[in-house]
Amino acid sequence: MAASTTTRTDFVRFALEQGVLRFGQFKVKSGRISPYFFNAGLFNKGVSVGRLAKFYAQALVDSGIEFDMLFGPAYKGIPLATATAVALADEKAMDGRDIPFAFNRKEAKDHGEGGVLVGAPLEGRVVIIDDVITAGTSVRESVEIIRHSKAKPAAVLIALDRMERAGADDALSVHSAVQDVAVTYGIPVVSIASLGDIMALLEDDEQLAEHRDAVAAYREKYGVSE
Ligand code: OMP
Repeated sequence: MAASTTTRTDFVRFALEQGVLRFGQFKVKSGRISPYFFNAGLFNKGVSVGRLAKFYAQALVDSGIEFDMLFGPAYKGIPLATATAVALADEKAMDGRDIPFAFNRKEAKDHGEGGVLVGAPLEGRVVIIDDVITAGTSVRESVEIIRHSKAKPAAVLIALDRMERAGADDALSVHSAVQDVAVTYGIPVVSIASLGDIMALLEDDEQLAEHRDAVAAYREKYGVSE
């Protein structure tokens, strides 16, 4: 599930401008050498985080998914959930709804207010917000936290779907990590953009032509279809 084509292309361009999306050779969590990397931590200024949050908010609204609140897994999900809640307040389609959000601590606190959760109480249908899903570790932890609170995971909202088959080179799964998350937890994964949108931009923009072959080859080897 993804946003409209223009929004997706705009987002890929925005990520490029901000240096968040880079081409080259990067060792990723799976051990693969990827010809591109998406480092959401580089959305690190007010204006860029504000724009990023608008993309998340728009993708969530466009998905038509019904939800009551947001959850941002520590650490990267924390500013994402916070900023997206702010951006949602400006979305016409939200009709003035004020969306609560929460996040977890990595270390449980044993004094003061205690516990691992910060923010609004976890209740109702909860959207998990993250940057990319590689192994699905942070989604799994989030689903456990949400279910433990008797709330219901409603969807996962991510910035980029790398559309990669999971597993070792000699035992590649037919599914991507994103598809696995959707099947395992029975919830949709909404992404602002995907590898398909990066490829489309590479095809379209002569200035980026030098990266086409490497990204296409990587997609051929590890990619799942849309
Ligand atoms: P999971 O929470 O296990 O799915 O891991 C997500 C991690 O993937 C991120 O925290 C990054 O370290 C990493 N990552 C990116 O952020 N961007 C990419 O383009 C690729 C990766 C990756 O290592 O696969």
